[in-house]
Amino acid sequence: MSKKIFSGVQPTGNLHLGNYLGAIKNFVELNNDNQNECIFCVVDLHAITVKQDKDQLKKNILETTATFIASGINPTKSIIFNQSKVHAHAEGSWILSCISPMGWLNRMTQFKDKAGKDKEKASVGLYIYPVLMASDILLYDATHVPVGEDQKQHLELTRDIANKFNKDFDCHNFLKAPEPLIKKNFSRIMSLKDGLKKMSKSDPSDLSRINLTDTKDEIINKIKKAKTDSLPIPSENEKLKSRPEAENLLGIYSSISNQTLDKTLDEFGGKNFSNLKSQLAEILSNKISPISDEIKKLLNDKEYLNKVLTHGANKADEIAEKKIIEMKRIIGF
Ligand code: AQP
Repeated sequence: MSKKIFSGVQPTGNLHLGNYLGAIKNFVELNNDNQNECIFCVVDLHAITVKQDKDQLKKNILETTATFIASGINPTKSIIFNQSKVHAHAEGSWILSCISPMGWLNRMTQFKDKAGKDKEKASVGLYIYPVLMASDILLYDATHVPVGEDQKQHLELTRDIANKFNKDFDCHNFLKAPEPLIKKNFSRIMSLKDGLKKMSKSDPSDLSRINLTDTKDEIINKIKKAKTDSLPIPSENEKLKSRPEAENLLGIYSSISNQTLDKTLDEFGGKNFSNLKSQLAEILSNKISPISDEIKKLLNDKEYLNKVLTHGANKADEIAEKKIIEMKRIIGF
């Protein structure tokens, strides 16, 4: 069955292995299936929900675009663009925020995590981030949204918002409630320094993540220094429950080599971590460093990257414009 795919990544720098295994690797597989229509967005409007340096933001938009292409997304087949170039995203977000109850947004755990203790100082934008995400997805009638596990709650909210809009304005199925596409295994990659914390761009420790721009030596060094425990690797899945760092490294190995955790446990069970670490470092550096080299090459051709974004924005705008005009008509403008 053909799918309409929409997903986005924030241009907030330090794109990492979690973004790759949780989202971008999946984008590439969907792009390669000729039946799908894919739209991949550099979500710069989402990025400004926390303070950004304007020069760095410009660089990060191009770096995220380069990462999409270097990972294998073909810009002549899939639409790649940055969100701020298509005004319907912000307009749709406003309309949807007017029908979204605050109670629904109050339940969003990502806002609680990102706002931290000082909620009063967090921006209103950060609070309504999930409504902008709903607008992104619903403007394109996306049927499927590939994301990491951490975005599952936001997608459920998108479905609720779509259904509420249709009900409030008596327009059955005008906004299409999308299905999440979340990889069953290892859709949440954890920090290399703390197996209970998500691998994240904003972690102050660079050793906590593998960046998609890391060199072979940096990758090897980070895996060598990754936190483990003192016990040997178990052979059974259940014994990993109280060992988050072991589970994370085994999960990363399974995900990058496209095999089940059981197969990885068969391979490494009973051995010590040095064995797993050296093989993991090898496979990661073989898979990630060609992407890293390609990102650096593409970043030397900014004209090409800007052309991809402009072309993508024109195509995205054609689709989104029709939907926003219809949406405005439905609400009585
Ligand atoms: N650790 C992760 N494991 C699996 N998937 C992940 N994603 C992010 N981190 C992990 C997925 O990557 C996609 C793009 O994420 P994003 O850039 O839009 O935002 P994010 O989730 O806020 O990324 P970070 O790294 O966590 O940023 P900071 O540090 O700023 O909070 C999404 O599909 C996401 O699920």
